[in-house]
Amino acid sequence: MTAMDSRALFERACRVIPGGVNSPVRAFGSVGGDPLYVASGKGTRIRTVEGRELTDYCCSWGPLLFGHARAEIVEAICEAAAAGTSFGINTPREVEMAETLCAMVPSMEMVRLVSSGTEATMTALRLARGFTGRSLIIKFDGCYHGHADYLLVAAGSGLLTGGISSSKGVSPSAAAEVLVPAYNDLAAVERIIAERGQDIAAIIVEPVAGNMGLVPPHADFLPGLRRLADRSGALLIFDEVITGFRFGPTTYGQLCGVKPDLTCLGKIIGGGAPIGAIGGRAEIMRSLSPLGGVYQAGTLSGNPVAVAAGLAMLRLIREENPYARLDVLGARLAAGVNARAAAAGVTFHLARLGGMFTPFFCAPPVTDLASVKRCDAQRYARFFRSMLKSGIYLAPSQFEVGFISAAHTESDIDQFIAAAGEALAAG
Ligand code: HOZ
Repeated sequence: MTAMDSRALFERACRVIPGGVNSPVRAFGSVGGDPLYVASGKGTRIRTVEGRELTDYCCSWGPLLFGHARAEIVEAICEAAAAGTSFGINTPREVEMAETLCAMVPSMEMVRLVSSGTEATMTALRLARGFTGRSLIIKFDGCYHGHADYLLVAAGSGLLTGGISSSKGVSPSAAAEVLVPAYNDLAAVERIIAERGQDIAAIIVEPVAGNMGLVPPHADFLPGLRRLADRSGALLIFDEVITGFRFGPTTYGQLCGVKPDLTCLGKIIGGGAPIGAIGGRAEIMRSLSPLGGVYQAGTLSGNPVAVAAGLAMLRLIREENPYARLDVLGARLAAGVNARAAAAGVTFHLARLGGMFTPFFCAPPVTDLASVKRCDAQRYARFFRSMLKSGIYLAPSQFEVGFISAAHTESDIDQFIAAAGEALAAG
């Protein structure tokens, strides 16, 4: 290809790719302007096709815990690819990956690898239905668990950004099997369980919601879900595609002491390569084919290149344990930006947990989708564009999260704070 610019590429893309993007969250529909085209990334920086360098806080929507193109991960990918990119036959690294995940996440007694977070949640729910013999699912308003039919009901992420909430093309019968209380509303779950508990196959939840912006759980929420799942015989599924290995060298479930029956992983465990995983109680996992009658399969499941990247990532996590540092950087970011917002008199708060954050254009607290919807998304769009002008790339939506990686430095964070100060003061 010859010299390129993002606008020309986007125009070409729009002719042959619906909306010009391969995932709706990459479109700039809610913030305005043309989507970027990236030529390369290294550490915290991405370089656009025009040669512009930006500090990245989207970090591929989460997987890049150590920033872009970390040498150990790139080397692992190259070595694995040179030995063959796919076999459709078992490879030794799959065993090592499963052993590593089970060791780092003790609630996962057995695990199966798939190729994406969507596949992981889809499989977990089929497994829950097959294991319990029940069909209803409880999912929470504004949580996003990938794009399987019955999970696109009242969903966050790109649906929330696009203002559509539930996708067309989902059959009414699939939607009718999903019950949708508000996030953090334990009393609503209790009512559902009292009325229909014996029909509920699973309660699926993001233990920290990250697809409507960052919404942490109330202290009693996850333990309460565990209790209600036990009471009704439903399985508790933690979708940790975003939160797994995000706040510590394990899952959020392990960190907060609530043990789900099944956990879904993705993003970080692939080190930037396509992967997903479902794991949990062996008794349930044994229902998967070929041991049990719940079918699940995939040519690229446990792909050697993706698994090599994931193993390198998990090794780095064990060696470098970056979490205390991410928390320090996150705290610096929140304190700095919130102080600038207060000085500018803007109704705003930067919510954050560890190195994950959302700049919310509303007053705190944000506890569920209704409170998230109080945010001024237009104001976020202006903030996004101003930050981009200052060389900082954020998620192009008010309803997503940002990520600090272990490659970010104090000076990156200070650059962010200064740019945010200008953006907030400009109105
Ligand atoms: N969970 C990601 C955004 N919230 C998914 C990224 C995508 O849909 O492309």
